[in-house]
Amino acid sequence: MATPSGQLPLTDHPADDPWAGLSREQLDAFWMPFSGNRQFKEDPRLIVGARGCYLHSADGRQILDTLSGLWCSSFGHGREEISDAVSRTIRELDYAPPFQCGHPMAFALANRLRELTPAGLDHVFFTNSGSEAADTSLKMARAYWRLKGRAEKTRLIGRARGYHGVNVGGTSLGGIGPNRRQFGSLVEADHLSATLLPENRFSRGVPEYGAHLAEQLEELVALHDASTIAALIVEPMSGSGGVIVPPRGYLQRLREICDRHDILLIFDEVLTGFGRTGSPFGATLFDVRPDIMNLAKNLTNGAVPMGAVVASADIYRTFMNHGGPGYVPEFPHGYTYSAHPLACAAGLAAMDIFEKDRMAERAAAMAPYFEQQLHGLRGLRHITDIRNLGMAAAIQLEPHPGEAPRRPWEIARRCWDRGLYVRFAADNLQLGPPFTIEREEVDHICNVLADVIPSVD
Ligand code: PXG
Repeated sequence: MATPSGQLPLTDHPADDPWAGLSREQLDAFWMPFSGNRQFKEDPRLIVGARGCYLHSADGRQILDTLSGLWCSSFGHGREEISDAVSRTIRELDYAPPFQCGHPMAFALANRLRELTPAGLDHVFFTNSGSEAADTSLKMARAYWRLKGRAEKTRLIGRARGYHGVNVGGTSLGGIGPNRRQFGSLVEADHLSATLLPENRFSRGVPEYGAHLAEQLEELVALHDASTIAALIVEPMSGSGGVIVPPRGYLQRLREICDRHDILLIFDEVLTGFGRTGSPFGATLFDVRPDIMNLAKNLTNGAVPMGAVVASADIYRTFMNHGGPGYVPEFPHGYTYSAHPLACAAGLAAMDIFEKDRMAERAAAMAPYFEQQLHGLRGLRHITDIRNLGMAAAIQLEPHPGEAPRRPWEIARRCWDRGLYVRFAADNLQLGPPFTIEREEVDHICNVLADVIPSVD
């Protein structure tokens, strides 16, 4: 029963109550995101705590978190530096209006991100999520060309199997079929092909073959004319689409073609940002500088929602030189919670951890072992491909005839029962453990997967 304040008496539930004291009716009130609500509410998987690499389930178990939450708590759960900073801040400054006002932590975090991101990416626009970062970056790109006197440059290009969140722009530019189908056409968009090629099956790290796929951008230029194209948005490495690592040279070629035709290149680094590939950013690993870089997730280690769009000096200057009176917003865009004090406090503490604990180096140091152990699963029933980069990997599964997502789902469910949280997508399993994971825990993940994967129909 809910109390008069609306609070559920969760603290009273015994540690081994899988329903955490919730009734069926109470479960029904929450329409869960990206979830099979009907199945979940029959068999809930409730999490009541998180520390290090583990989630604590309501039925009293420690569940090894193989996805850093949703790729966002990569420095380990429950970091006290972050919770202390957030609790200090909420007592001092619960909120500050971000329009025509500011608070010092927002500027401090922007400067921190300017230092951490590749040279030339210098101006930080804060959002509250990766989805908002995607739509912000697309609007920024279109406004940029309009301010440059090239208002006809409006067309946006994404990539098949790309994921840029769920807002209108990101949904349209994304390329995961089931995420788009229900909604019809939202924003007009073209898509390059995904770089998932049969020639690259069981590649370790960056695959050698496939850079030619970048030439598809030239084909779109030939079709539409560069004078109509504003921007290309891609993840340096596709995450939700199934950890698709770009072939050697592919991103460089995209950069060259964008330069040749005045097309802005947006890197969605929401998932790759802050160490996932073993380098601070995809841009640093592949040595390709985008015009705009989107960030979220690890920016606060997942503790408080926050996203950011980091723009080049040229883009920022173009807005600042727009010629109107100085008090008029140059970019009529922003959120009530842009640069929220709690998010900034969490972000500053997370960036301290990222630097002091050398998180990107830590990911890079564990990556070869993670790769070796995962590729040890090759040959098991159902597995058609294993791909990895840094501390990210996907296991591709032969689809169940007539019910493609069934195998990944069933494997993930059985893993949960065995104390492993594993992310499943339509035809693959995805792994992105915290960078603080130890070798024995990597072994444990692989042992459980080796048991469970062949055990499903
Ligand atoms: N861009 C990228 C590259 C992402 O990975 C978003 C944008 C959207 O961020 P928000 O904060 O609006 O969710 C993401 C999010 C998965 C998974 O299992 C990945 C994400 C979200 C949920 C699940 O791969 N990435």
